[in-house]
Amino acid sequence: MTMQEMPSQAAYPPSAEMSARAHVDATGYAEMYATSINDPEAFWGKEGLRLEWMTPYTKVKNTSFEPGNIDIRWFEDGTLNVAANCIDRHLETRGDQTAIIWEPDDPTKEDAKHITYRELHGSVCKMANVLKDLGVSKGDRVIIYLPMIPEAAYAMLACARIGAIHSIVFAGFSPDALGARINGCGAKVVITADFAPRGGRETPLKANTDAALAQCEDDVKCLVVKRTGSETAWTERDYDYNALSEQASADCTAEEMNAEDPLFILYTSGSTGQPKGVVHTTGGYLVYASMTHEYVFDYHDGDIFWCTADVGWVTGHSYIVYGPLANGATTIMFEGVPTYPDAGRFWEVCAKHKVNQFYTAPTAIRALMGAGNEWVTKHDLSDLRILGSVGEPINPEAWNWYHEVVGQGRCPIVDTFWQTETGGHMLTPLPGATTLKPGAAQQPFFGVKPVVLEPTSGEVIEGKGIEGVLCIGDSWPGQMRTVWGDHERFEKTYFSDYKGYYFSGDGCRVDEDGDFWITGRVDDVINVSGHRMGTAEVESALVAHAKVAESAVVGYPHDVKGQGIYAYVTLMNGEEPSDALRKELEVWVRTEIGPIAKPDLIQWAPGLPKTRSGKIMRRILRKIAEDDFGALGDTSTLADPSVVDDLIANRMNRK
Ligand code: 6R9
Repeated sequence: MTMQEMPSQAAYPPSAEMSARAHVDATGYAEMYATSINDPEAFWGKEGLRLEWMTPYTKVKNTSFEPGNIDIRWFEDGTLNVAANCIDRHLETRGDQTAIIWEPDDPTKEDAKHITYRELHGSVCKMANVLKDLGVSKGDRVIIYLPMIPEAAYAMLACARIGAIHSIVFAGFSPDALGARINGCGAKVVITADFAPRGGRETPLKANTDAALAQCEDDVKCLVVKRTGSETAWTERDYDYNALSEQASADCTAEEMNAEDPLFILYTSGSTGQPKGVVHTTGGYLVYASMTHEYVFDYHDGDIFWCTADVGWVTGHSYIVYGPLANGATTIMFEGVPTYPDAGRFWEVCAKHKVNQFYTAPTAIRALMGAGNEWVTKHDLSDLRILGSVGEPINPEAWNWYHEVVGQGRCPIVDTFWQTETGGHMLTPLPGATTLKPGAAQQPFFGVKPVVLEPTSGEVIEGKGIEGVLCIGDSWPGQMRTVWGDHERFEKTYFSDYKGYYFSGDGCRVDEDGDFWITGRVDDVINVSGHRMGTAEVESALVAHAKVAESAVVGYPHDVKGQGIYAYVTLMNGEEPSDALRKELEVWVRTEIGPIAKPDLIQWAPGLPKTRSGKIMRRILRKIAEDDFGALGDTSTLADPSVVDDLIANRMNRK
């Protein structure tokens, strides 16, 4: 039985105590949701006031999902600055409050750092001035390729302060992937560090950046933050952040930005082609990040909030930096991994900093579940109030463990469904309002209008007990505005399969109570440990190897990662399969894209199942990878049905 077929009998209503203290209870949610859908102008007009505007907006929503005219604007005549909203406006009331608690990779070697809002202000202004001195101004792009250190947040906020557009590249990405992104957005500066410690190992970020910059224009500058102090090569384009920031002024005026000026670009995988640069803008994004952070995590003043993501992913943008800081929260930035130095690391940090809201991914929960309960129970987790999950569907077994062992049956779990493209949560329970069902993303957030369509006809399916593809019927403030440099691709990817709707790429089911269950991607995107990977990207990396003629990549169920990467590889004529070559291809993909793209299984395929018109029949490849070839369906349209027998006989995943 797959997770989606599980009967949904278990249900956990909010406790009376939780409903009483939460921002909304069930009635409150229903009322607010209705207003948000019936009168978005009034609803968001009011919510926009959670920010401080330099020029107040008079227009709230001006959005179109019309084919040929996809145009999304929120608060379009207002001006503001994101850094001023995340820092300056808190100085008077909470200047000495901790804004960021930084927790290092190795707690036996270094202590946590507590950075107050006032200190954050100084560091961000210094970084902003350093960037200005390097010639960065409003509208310029800056690539951030850093470990999870406070400087990553300084860099984001420094860009926001001067109106530069940041694009973070996860420190696990390879030089090639980094180079493509530097060129893709035409960055003026790359901010990196000497090394990135993680899980006791060190990634040579500076050396990677040098390799990436070899593919870029000569005038791209490199600002280097000292993290470990180990030696690195130094070139003419390098600037020493530590030395420069020491001399820089701790004052820097926040640039007045239009609500629709871009705040950041974040590259994400799609079903076709190279990763696309998702563009988020200033006003709507921050309103949405702030509001979702407050309501979904039932955040109250004084709470200690921990999102374990990396700032290289959208979750880190919205729920480590922008949402929490906009709300004046204390947010934790964690450099390490869940299992280093031991499997108790998450819970030790929760206990040490008295964490109230804890937000992580199902893959981490599954990995820790296997390590044994004593790693959790030996720590005092009595301050935990809310638990969150993000990145992929959470299986009921992991949900139950999270609920019982980590949350001691006391903490609601918010299973938040959203995407890089959506800026913030889309479907999610609310702690004081929702009767939780393990594995369900449940209800739309305020202003979100989910619509379920029949995948082939595109017709709307109404009611309960239905299944189809998940679309959104109208714009919300956190929505991406365009694909960087390619508005046509934006329209084609999200608005052309189903006209008049934003298409998420996910399937969903609505149960008899009207709760939403995400059933996974319906396109060629796989979700490995909560990270998106386009099968096309892995395929093009594989065929770039001299010995590979052709390849097809699919996802298959993986106990810890959710989905694993399964690659079928056809070698060039005369090349012989071997374990050594398999290893070589694994290393190859790691270097081309990064460790997260490394195939878990590689099957040598003398041929791939193709239709007579030459289309690879992925449905068949998926079934074989799932070890479920009893139900291959119709293979009569294949040009050569016999290849299927060979693939089945030599399949790599046997349950
Ligand atoms: C935030 C983030 C987006 C894709 C999305 C979906 C999957 C995310 C989920 C979930 C089921 C959840 N996804 N959260 N599926 N339940 N709670 O993860 O963004 O990296 O862009 O991935 O992740 O398939 O389409 P991103």
